[in-house]
Amino acid sequence: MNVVTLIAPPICYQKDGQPIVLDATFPPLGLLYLAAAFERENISVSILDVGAKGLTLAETMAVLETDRPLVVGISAMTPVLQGAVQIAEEIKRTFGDAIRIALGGAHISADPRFIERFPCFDFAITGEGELTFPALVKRVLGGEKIQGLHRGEALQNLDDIPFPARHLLDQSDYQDKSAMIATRGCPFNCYFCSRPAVAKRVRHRSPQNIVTEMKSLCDLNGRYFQFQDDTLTVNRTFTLALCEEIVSQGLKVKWTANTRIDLVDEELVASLSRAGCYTLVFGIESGNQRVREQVIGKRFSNEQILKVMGWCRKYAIDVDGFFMIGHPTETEKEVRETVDFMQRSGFNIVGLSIPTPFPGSNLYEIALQAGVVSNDSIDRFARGELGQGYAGVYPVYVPDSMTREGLEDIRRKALRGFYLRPSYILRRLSKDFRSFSLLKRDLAEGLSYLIRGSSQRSPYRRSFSRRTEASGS
Ligand code: B12
Repeated sequence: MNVVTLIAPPICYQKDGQPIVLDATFPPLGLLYLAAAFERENISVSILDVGAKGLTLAETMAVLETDRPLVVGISAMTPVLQGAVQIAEEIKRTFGDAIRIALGGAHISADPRFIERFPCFDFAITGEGELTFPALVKRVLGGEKIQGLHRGEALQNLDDIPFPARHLLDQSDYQDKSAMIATRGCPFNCYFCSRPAVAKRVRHRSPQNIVTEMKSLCDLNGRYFQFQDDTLTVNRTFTLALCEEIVSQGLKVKWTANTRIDLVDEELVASLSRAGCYTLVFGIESGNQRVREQVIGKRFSNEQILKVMGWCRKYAIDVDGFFMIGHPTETEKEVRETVDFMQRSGFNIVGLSIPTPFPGSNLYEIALQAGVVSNDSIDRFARGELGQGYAGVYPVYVPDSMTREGLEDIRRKALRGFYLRPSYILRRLSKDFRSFSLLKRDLAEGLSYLIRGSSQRSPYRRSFSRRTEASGS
């Protein structure tokens, strides 16, 4: 019996109770941090990752029947809202008010009034949860009936919080076991992103604190790490200090990180490489200057991108690029420029998506005005009224001059063109001969591109998993 059970929901449960799950190979870091915060307060806690375990709705309830927690905390980004609501409603049906249900994560932070519209949740916390959630659970333990919306107090000093409570999860469920977060917050305002709703002000852990955690995880994943920060190199001084700490501690590790083209320079790339960084993932968004500068607000040129890629090549860092097509006001000619740039610039892995309006982003407002979403779209999505699942169900933005089918067709062909180029296949196969499982996976993926024109796995995970497999871990 636990006081708290934290749940990572699936995208949704289908009519037969089977879950449609996220394409995730990472452990749910947000819940691991929350669990560590509860453990520090001596509040017993467990984590249930429904997707990782592939549990049906009945099996999910059976776990709760055994655990009999006082409070269930459900974490939800927008794509998994339906799964979150299904679990909450089923808990209410099965256990009544004996279990209090809290909601947290990216969605509620961007759409705080969601709690008013979905009374199956008793209370919700926006923003970071490590301080506020345990404080509220203590009040529940004291007999108080907590309800409504609560603002999560942002952490001031990230070194004050304990490391994620990884021991609570079955590590064999995850391929990318040693995902980490070094910073919180992102100061930028990309029009498609709703992340600032969780954390805008940038804070970082001390390099010593990060390296201590890395040392403790070295045996977990063959010394491979993935920093999941929105923008790891946002503070140059911090980034150089982190690299320096890794090198001076003699830590032989390999890691990947996300950042922006305009936040790296040659000296930084050299330091990142010395410290073990082997892949940088950049949000390029568009190959067209007007779209990138005026629509997205990223003020860097194609020349700058190619220059950064040159530095990365020089210091043996692979570059993955994430692109989108179908930005507001974008023309088909500009879309083609993006596809062309994506295909010929030497990226290692690419992602190509269609802008998706999440609440809290400027894109959501644009999509509202364009009639792509309406005031009740989120609620209808969360109730499964738009269909079951997320991909192909959740609305996407399409500029006036194009159609969704047209864009999806361009996307499919562009990805096929990228991944099925003979030079690319040869390069990948030459790497694959180090690992049978990698070879098997790449062949399956090649087939999937041929038949469906897309991968079955998100580029997010592909860019990391391929290398941990290549290392034989
Ligand atoms: C890892 C990750 C994933 C993994 C999820 C793995 C996993 N098991 O968790 C995968 C790869 C599956 C994934 C997929 C997607 N993702 Co993602 N992902 C992330 C990422 C990079 C890190 C999440 C993380 O660990 N953060 C660190 C922890 C510490 O923060 P946190 O999770 O926010 O948790 C804190 C608070 O939110 C709160 N909290 C969280 N849960 C709860 C629960 C309760 C009860 C309480 C009280 C508090 C609370 O407390 C935590 C500690 O402070 C974030 C960006 C980011 N930096 O957060 C995007 C992010 C969550 N993803 C996002 C998106 C959009 C997607 C995709 C739709 C992308 C796409 N176009 O395909 C897909 C969905 C996929 C699909 N096919 O259906 C958006 C969500 C926006 C939104 N409005 O929901 C984010 C914010 C990125 C962004 N900048 O826009 N993602």
